Amino acid sequence: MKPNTNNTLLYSGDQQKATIKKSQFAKDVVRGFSRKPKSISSQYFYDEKGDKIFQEIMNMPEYYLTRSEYEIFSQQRKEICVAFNAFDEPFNLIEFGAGDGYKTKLLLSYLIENGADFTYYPVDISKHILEELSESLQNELPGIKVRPLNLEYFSALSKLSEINNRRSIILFLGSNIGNFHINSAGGFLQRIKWYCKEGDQLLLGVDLKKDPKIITRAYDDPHGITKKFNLNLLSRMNRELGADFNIADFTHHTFYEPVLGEVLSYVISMKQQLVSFKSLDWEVNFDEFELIHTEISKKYGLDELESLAKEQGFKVLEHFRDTKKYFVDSLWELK
Ligand code: AVJ
Repeated sequence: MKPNTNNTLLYSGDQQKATIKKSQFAKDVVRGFSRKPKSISSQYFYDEKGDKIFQEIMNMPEYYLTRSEYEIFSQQRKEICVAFNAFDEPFNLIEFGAGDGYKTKLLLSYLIENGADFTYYPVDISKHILEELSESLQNELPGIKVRPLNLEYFSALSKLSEINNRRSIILFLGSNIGNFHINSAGGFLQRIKWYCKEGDQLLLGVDLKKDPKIITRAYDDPHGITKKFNLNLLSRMNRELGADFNIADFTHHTFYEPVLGEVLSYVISMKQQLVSFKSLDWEVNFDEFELIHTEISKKYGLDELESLAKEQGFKVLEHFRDTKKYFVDSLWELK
């Protein structure tokens, strides 16, 4: 196959297309690498290796997000659960992107100790992490009703709306909403609404705008862990799509743009090079210093967050912030 020097994608007939069809990952890579700038969805960070590197990120002193939200839950869980109105009737507690449940367990244990009647539905696309979570919950909070859903968010919501008509409280924590541009965040909230009913609630964990230096350090860390997290995308393509990325020829760049409140992350090709994807029978060119956009991590002002809620038809019930005001868990109700 001829080198692909103008960013158009090279296919080699029907056999080829069938191979690409096999995996959503392959399809998304081919699509994303045909854009300008090239891009890849940040959801692909989280294979088993990426999950581990993300744990390392959360343990870095510079990555304040996890600790801030942990502080909110440990100091204000009573107020949060009261605002949930959690002690009157049975409800569904649904968590999108539950991960290891480190912070959520603070809420779960409080709810259980105080006799709330609920079923916890952790939703995650990583089967591996869901299995670990359910096992640790059975050990640490015996008697908890857990139904893990290894589904994409909206398939999970649609499934739940078929199962029962209890009130639902949806947790979307850890500033995961920051992976959407503000406009797509609106679309995401609309889709949530589609499956929900009046009185359902949403607890949204959101990283707030703050001193840009603090934000920059959290994503451009001196340990090289965030770099490793980004470059794992290339290793994952090597492992799963038979690509031959030479990781040492790529680096990572991230910066914070404080007006929009966006951290933008990129992988950069440090020389002109061709990378071939053996299992896809496909090659792609990278120019010297060409960028692959890998992630957006959007930070909000409280005012921005309130207008987002209003525009999308939610009522803001309460903002729970940490003592440094770095992070907010914002409780919304569907009108
Ligand atoms: C898991 C999406 C909240 O954007 O802060 C951490 C992922 N990326 N360091 C974030 C991440 C780089 C994280 N979220």
